[in-house]
Amino acid sequence: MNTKMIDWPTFIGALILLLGVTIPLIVFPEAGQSVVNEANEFVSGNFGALYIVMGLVIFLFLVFVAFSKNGSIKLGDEGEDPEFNTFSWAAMLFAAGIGSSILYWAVIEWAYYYQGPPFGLEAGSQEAIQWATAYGIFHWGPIAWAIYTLPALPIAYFYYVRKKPVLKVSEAVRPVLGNAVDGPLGTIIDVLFMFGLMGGAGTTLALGTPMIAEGVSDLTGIPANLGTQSVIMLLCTLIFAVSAYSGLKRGIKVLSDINLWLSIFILAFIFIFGPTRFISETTVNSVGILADNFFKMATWLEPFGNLGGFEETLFPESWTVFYWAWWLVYAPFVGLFVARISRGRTIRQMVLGTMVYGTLGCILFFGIMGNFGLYLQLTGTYDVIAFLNENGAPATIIEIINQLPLAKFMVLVFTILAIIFLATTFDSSSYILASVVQKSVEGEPLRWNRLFWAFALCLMPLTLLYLGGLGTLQTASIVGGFPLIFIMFLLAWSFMRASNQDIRASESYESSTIYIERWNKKKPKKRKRSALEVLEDKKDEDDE
Ligand code: NM2
Repeated sequence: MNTKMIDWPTFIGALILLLGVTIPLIVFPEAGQSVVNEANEFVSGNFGALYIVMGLVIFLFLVFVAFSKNGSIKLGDEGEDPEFNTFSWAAMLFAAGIGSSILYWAVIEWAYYYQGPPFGLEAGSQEAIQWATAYGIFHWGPIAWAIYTLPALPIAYFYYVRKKPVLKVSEAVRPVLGNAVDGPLGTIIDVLFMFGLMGGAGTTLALGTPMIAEGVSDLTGIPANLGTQSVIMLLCTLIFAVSAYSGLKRGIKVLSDINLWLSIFILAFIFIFGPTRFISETTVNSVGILADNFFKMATWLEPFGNLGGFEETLFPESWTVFYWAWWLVYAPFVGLFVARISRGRTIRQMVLGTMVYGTLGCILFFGIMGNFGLYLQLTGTYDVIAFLNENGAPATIIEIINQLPLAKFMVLVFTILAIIFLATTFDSSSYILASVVQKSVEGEPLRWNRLFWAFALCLMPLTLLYLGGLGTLQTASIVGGFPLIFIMFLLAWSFMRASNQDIRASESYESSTIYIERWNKKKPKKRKRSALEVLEDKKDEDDE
């Protein structure tokens, strides 16, 4: 086992932080829970505006970068082709950044907005329903994908343009923080990011496992209890551990391709055999609502709360701020991963690719799956809302899929897809966690290291599943991700600083070449002289 490559302070630091949060939750579940909940209310209540501004600023910044000079920089050598074709690239991007949560929320998110609409609208009203179809794609739309893309900029830049073989967040802020990143500050940055990711992944598991368990239970009759859930968690871990162990090209890429084909199949099936016209019209309509109200939604914070007789909804805190925080804890990981797979693309292709393909993918899921559920509700075929309020989301999601033709077969496909979606997020997470705790990564991180993080990712959620603290871990991680807001700012600054420096250097190099060319043209009869001679002559002239 090769241990010399490991960056031990980061490795141990991340483990200590994880155990330091989890063990107290295991020993003092109630006290732990109330501390975490208070911290959550404090952060999302008081810093909601900060999250909202962060989202909007990152979005505007990336649009600016994509169309600036810096956007034309190629990640890799002149003339080099992209390492992965665009289909596999988009598949891996989507499969890594999006987990089983999309199957969960795409099917059911509208039902929450239907009952608890934004802007003080009346629950179940026509307006509430219109917004319900648009808010899901807003929370999974361009701002969200911009949050994902930002860290990829400096990381990819240093990896492929300046050719530093380190895949670390701390390395990407070196232009701003200087050599301080070699010390404890760098370790803290990496550990914070790892902690956020482990918690964000905990949230994904917390949502995904009960839904998969309901699917299995629907198909086999086995009750969806804790035992079933833990077997499912272990099974998923096994799948993603094998995939992470097999590496990027044989494991992660293969699983991502399957993931994409299966998604296309299930979406096409619902679209064709479901209410095709309703789905098309409602989706187009909701994209329009989103485009029309983009800035309104991106800044809505319900500032009056209960003042002046308004009724407070807490919608921004519980949805938009929560979502931005959740995308944020995943962002450095997705950034590292997107950077790793983007060799041979330009910055512009990478930025626009993530934002456009990512958003389009989410629109398809929400438009097709969500509007299918809404259709059942509006036509009275099936009362989703009543079932949801009685039985909870996981069971409702499986019931909605059960309303399709070939119901059992579709539940089977849906459940398998959920497992693969979960696995493709977790295999790339383990791969990245392993890269971050290594001093350098030439090719791929060490195998035992990838395997270690695959199991570490699942061990804590598994323990907490039994103790009922999964929700607390999820909240803790999202609160713990708060410092990442400032790290995001450093990442943007580092990228601009480094790429502007390099652009300036190459421009002054170019202008000196142009000078020499002109000089040679002026005296055509003379033998072509080297740049050095030209400069020496010029120096002599100046001396005289
Ligand atoms: N995000 C995309 O389970 C998942 O889908 C992981 C969740 C941040 C809301 C990512």
